[in-house]
Amino acid sequence: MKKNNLSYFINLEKFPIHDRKNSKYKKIIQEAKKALVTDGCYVFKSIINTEAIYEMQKEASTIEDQAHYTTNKVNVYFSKDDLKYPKDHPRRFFMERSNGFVSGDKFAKKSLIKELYYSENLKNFISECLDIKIYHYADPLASLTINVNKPGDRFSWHYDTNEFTVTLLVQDSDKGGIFQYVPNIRNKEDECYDEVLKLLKGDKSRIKEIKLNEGDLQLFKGRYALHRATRAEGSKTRNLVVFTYTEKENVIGSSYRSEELYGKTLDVHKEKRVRSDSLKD
Ligand SMILES: O=C(O)CCC(=O)C(=O)O
Ligand SMILES: [Fe+2]
Repeated sequence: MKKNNLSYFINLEKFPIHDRKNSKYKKIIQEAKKALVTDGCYVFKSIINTEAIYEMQKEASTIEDQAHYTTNKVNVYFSKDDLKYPKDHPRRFFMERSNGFVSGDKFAKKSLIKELYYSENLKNFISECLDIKIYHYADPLASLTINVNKPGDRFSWHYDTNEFTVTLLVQDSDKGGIFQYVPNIRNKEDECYDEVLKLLKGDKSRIKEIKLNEGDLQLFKGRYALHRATRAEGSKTRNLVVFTYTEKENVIGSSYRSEELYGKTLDVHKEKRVRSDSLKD
């Protein structure tokens, strides 16, 4: 089978993402839409074919050591400490984060992972699930990344800059690496600091959990949901590919965040940025 064919990547029998008239397609869209409204999250279980996952796993392994690793303390906004706020405020609440990010510029020209990300069929399918027009993230570093969690790594509570995130687990850790999230803890108008503080102080009542499997594609509203992955354990590295889309065209992330996550910035980060809302990163 040709590798540039959608059927190489996707189990089209179960997920006919290219065929809008198909009744299965309509059913999947309906289910995903409902879950996204109520829960902010939906998982297309085993949507990726075994062979494709295996090849993408190999690809991820070959570039995984080019990840920018950081172990430091970050708040959920990935912003600097700000003495303007009282001590007991979410903006001043710093947590351990250790992981690596392979940035978008590290993928080979002929990358399979890149090919799947830039598939118009996939983008249109996701767009329909979300009920909005979406664009590939214009940020060359943050658009397509691999979140690398070596055993012992953990990714603390955070928001994403983009409204929606699509993740694909290409290699799971032996244990741990469980995705946890609190849907809609903030919204476009309100940071909901009180609710955020409650969570940071240990209140687990709003936390939901998902154990992803290799080949699952997850769609979630990362801009409004605080989320994290529990510590990866065992001997295998957890490699999670992150496909990023935005509601506006030409959105670029902040240079502070770029420096923090990918260890560098490009000229585009210094230019006047298009932003999608007025929330604090
Ligand atoms: O590791 C996960 O499952 C979540 C990753 C994530 O939130 C991110 O890369 O922004
Ligand atoms: Fe995230």
